[in-house]
This record gives sequence, C-alpha cells and structure tokens, in this order.
Amino acid sequence: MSHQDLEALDVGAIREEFPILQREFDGEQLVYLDNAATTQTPDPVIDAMSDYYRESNANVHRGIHHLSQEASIAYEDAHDRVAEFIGASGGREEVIFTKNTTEAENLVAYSWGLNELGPGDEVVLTEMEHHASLVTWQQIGKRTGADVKYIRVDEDGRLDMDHARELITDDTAMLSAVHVSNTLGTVNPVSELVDIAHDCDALAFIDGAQAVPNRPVDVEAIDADFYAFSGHKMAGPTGIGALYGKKALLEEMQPYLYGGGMIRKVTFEDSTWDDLPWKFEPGTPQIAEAVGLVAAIDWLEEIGMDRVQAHEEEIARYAYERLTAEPDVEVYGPEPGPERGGLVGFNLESVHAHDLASIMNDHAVAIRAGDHCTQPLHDKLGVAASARASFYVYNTKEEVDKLVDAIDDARQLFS
Ligand code: 7TS
Repeated sequence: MSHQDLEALDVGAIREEFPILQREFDGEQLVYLDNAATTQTPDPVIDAMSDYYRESNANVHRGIHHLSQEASIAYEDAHDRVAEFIGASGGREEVIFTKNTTEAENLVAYSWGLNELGPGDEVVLTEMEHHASLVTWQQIGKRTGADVKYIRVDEDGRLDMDHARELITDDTAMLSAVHVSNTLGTVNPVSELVDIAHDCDALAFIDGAQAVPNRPVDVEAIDADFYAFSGHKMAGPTGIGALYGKKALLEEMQPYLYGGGMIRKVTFEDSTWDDLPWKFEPGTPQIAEAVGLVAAIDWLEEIGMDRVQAHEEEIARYAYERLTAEPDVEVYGPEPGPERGGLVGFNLESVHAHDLASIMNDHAVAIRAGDHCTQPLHDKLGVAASARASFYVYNTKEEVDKLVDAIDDARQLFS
C-alpha cells in the first residue's frame, strides 16, 4: 500500500472514537502500546453492547418471548458474521464461540487430541508458540503418549522451513502453529505449513490471535483445519473468542464441555448432541460479547483490513528503525516488511525489561514487559524477559517518539 493510501486513514478521527486514549496520568497523556495484550474499544462497540443490555437482554436458545427471540437471533447471526469475516463459507456451523484463543486451543486439544492421539503419534509446534498452544499440546501429549516436537526459529526470528519439512512426517497427527508471533512479530508462512501438514495427512491448527486483528485473513485460502482468535485483541470485548473448524471435522468431534443448550435428547442413561456449532457451546453463552464482536468487525471492515495492516506495518517499521538506531537496544524478530507484524520486542542493555516498562509508565507510555507467555522462546533468545511495544490502528509515529524518549530517560537513570 502506498503512503498516499495510508494518509487516507484518518487516525485523528479514529482516536476520537476511543475516549480512553484521552486519559492522562500525572499530566502526561496516555500512549497505549500494549495492543498485542489487548486493544482498546471504540464507542460503536461499547454502544452496541450497552444497547443490547438496554433493549434486548435475555437468555438465548429461543425462548418464546420477544426479548429471547431478539437475543437468540443476534447471538446466532453473530456466528455468520464472524464466518464471513474470516472466509468460512460453511457459515455458523464452522464457528464456535469460546472465551478466547486459549479456550479454542483447549477445545481442540481435549475434544480431538485426547480422543485421537496415542503413543507413536506426533504433534508438531513451533518454538515461537504462545503458552496457549504450547502448554496445551504439551500436556495432551503427556496424557496420550504422543510426542511433541518444535520447529526451530532461526537467528532472524523466522521459522526454519527445512526443519519444518524434516519434522512433519507421516507420524505427525497435528501441526499447531502461530500465524503472527506475539513476541517476535514474525508473520509465519501458514499456508505453506498447512500444505506440508496435509501432505503427511496431519491436521493443522493455526493460532490467529495476533493476525485476525490486523490483516485480512481467509481461513479457506490458508486451508487451516482449525483457526482461533480473540475478540479483545481486535477492538472487541473481552470474554469472547472464536474457533473456526472445518465442518466435517467438527461433526466427528465429541464435545468437551457438557450441559444445557448443547443437547438434542437426554435420558437418565444417555444424551445426544445438538447441531453445530451449539454442540460445543453449553450453558448461557457470551451474548452481549457476541454483539460487541460483530460491532468490532463492522467497525474494522469500515476502515478496511488492508488499511489496518498497512498502518500497523508503517508504525512498526518506524519503531523498528528508531529502536535499531540505538546502539544499546537489541531488537528481536525479522526486519520490517511482509514477514513482520505490528509489534516490536526489544531489550535495553543493562536495564531489566520490567524496570524499563516501569520508567515508561512514569511517562504514561504503556508497554508490556516479561516473557509474553513464550518462556521457552525467551530461553532460546537467552533472556528472561523482553519489552514489547505493540501497535494498533490508532497509534502514531509521535507516540513511538515518546517511547524512544522514555528509553533515553531510562538509560540516564540506570547509567
Ligand atoms: N496466542 C497468541 C499468539 C497470543 O498472542 C495470545 C495472547 C494468545 C494466544 C492467548 O490469547 P487469549 O485471548 O486467550 O489470552 N497474547 C498476549 C500477549 O502477548 N500479551 O498478553 C496476552
């Protein structure tokens, strides 16, 4: 996308829809650069949820009364809207609402993994998996006797694809790979990974928590068997995420949570399950959150996902250039370009990432410091923690300048 197209994105107008961005702390205006953890919520999303509570709140599953019918239609239709957004032509039957990406990983690991895996089977992950995927498959491996293997990350923070081709074999039953790394910013070649898995008759799960919020994603073009993401990282509410799954697979899978709202017929002896996706959504679901997620999708699509992506890449490139210009700052992950998403992980020599984040906080600059739920990857990088600035559609280059000013401040304090 050209610079001209980028200028068409009116960041000033976008920021006005986020009252929280106007907050000040000790006279300094908030600079919110922790978007990979959670993005802020624009007024239209907050309004959609409060309108729902004001006007349509009721339980779903088709009560006879007006409100329940309204709530049920809004909740059910939300599945279709999510399906359309990620290119799932099967519609609602291929979209299960979960609490978040983590729960989507667990759903597949318990429902499919626990039943299908056994000794001799292998699950292939990447070294840059978030704990949501890594810990889940690791523990399912222990319970089933399946081996878990990891595709190497090279010195530039990219996956070693030769190693991927070596590791994925006829013994591989499942590949689970992160689409965009929350620590390195790497955009992985997920279609290629899925093809390699399919050539070996393995299934492929893609963790899209850091991809769906900031780039066009088409699950069918990727040919993922499962794909997961969270609402709260894409201008939507907390408490809702989605699992996409190919219909034929979801139909075969057993539910892993049981209760009301997911059954067809229950006797004292046995039960049968409702149609997809309800079979995987027991109990009272996240109704207001589903309404909020639809509002977030509408809001993002009005901007255009390609422009969201271009804006983030532009800010990330600027941050990368400013940070790599500092001789005592180590920046992780690939160079700016199509292989890097909208975040930059780094460390300032001789200042612990937590101290750095704390000094940033004194300037109202919000970043994340720690292991970002990728402890084994940090072990591999040889650091206990890193600092991370992650961007969204409302961030500006001036905010990156404030980040770099705060680094100067930290350097002086600790020298
Ligand atoms: N996968 C990736 C790649 C993530 O970045 C995260 C959250 C998750 C899964 C889990 O998402 P959740 O919605 O289930 O919590 N990542 C981060 C982060 O980087 N900082 O805080 C949460």
